[in-house]
Amino acid sequence: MTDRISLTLAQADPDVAAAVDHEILRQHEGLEMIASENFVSEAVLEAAGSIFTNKYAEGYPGRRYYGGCEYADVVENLARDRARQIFGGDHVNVQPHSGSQANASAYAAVLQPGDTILGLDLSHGGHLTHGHRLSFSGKLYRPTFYQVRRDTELIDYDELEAIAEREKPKAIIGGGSAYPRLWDFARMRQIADKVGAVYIFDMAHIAGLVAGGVHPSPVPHAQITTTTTHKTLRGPRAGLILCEQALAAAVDKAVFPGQQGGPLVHIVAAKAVAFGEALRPEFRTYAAQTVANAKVLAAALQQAGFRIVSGGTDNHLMLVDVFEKGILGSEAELALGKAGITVNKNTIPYDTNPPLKASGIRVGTPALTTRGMKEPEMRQIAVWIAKALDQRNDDAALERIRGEVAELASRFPLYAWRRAPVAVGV
Ligand code: DSN
Repeated sequence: MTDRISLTLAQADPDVAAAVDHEILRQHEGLEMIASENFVSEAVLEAAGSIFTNKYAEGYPGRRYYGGCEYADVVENLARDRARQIFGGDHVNVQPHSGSQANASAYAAVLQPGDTILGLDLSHGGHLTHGHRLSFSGKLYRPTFYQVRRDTELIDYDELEAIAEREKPKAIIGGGSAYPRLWDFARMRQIADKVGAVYIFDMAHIAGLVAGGVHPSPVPHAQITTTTTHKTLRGPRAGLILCEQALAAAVDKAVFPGQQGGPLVHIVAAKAVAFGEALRPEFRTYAAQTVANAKVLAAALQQAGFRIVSGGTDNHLMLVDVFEKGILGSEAELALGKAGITVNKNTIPYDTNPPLKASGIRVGTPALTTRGMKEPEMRQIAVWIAKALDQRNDDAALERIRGEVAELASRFPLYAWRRAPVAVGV
């Protein structure tokens, strides 16, 4: 028993250790431009890898169904207090294991199965859990959708209002995973109030920008705000819910025992650490630079001849319409991957291609901003993206770009304990 416990990962399981080491190299040597990804601090990693993983703590601080929860209470209370300090709001629940579970709990708190919900269409920038037919949200509830306008590619609030009046949803859901512009929170709340719906905003993508004070906050407008904690917010992979006091008991009950059993206490501890980081002044600098980088990158890509959906960005991400140049999103993702630049193919509004091919790529700046990259690096990356897409069928050219990318990445070191390539035999 003691021996099993004291073995390192490399000793106990070389296969998993090798995969971890390769992933370490991949993250260090490439340019991570998936808009929903980031690099947590050493402190967040340490808390996420802590022995709190051994602990059951069903219930909430001071009201647990297990003994030995005194330190679990400490970290959960720290996470709750810090989240409220960052975002305001009456009540917070830091236990959701993910954004999807946060959304499932938010819906369960205010909806009955079969109720109508109104969310942003996935192919217009929404999220699976906002009513897609293959998600629990589209199976359990009756989904209806609003979209962006064809001409501006901005949310059509007039259409949203007309649909809300016609469909009488019980909840209107804002937020999404590929919308590069600001939201009109006040208008959405007004529409929700008019039709008697609860306004739920999923701020997963922009939470870090809200925390950093560079993006308006949905919290004063929405009765329930949900988020993941690992995107721009730069915490561990998990979820969070903020809500009005009147919904506090229903939300807590919907999370536990409604959707989940024991919270992941190690991840709750890591959330507490990340929220502590988000309260520091450096976080505001990071958030502002993330947006500045996105704006410069979008402009540089436009200058290189690419069409950016909606003409630009107000946040950390942009959608590039590569199909306008005859390139599928899937081809672009592959070519950029070979060049060491990680992005994802993404449908664009009114896409004529299916999601697995898609007409666009989604590009984000949070992870590179965390590494310390600024405007000059964004301009250089735009040049590489244009070159890689132009030479997408030339593996040697893509390999050359990959070398230049690795050289840039090496100038922006990540984790100090990075293992030498020799350790994984590459
Ligand atoms: N999968 C996430 C994203 O990439 O935006 C959303 O959950």
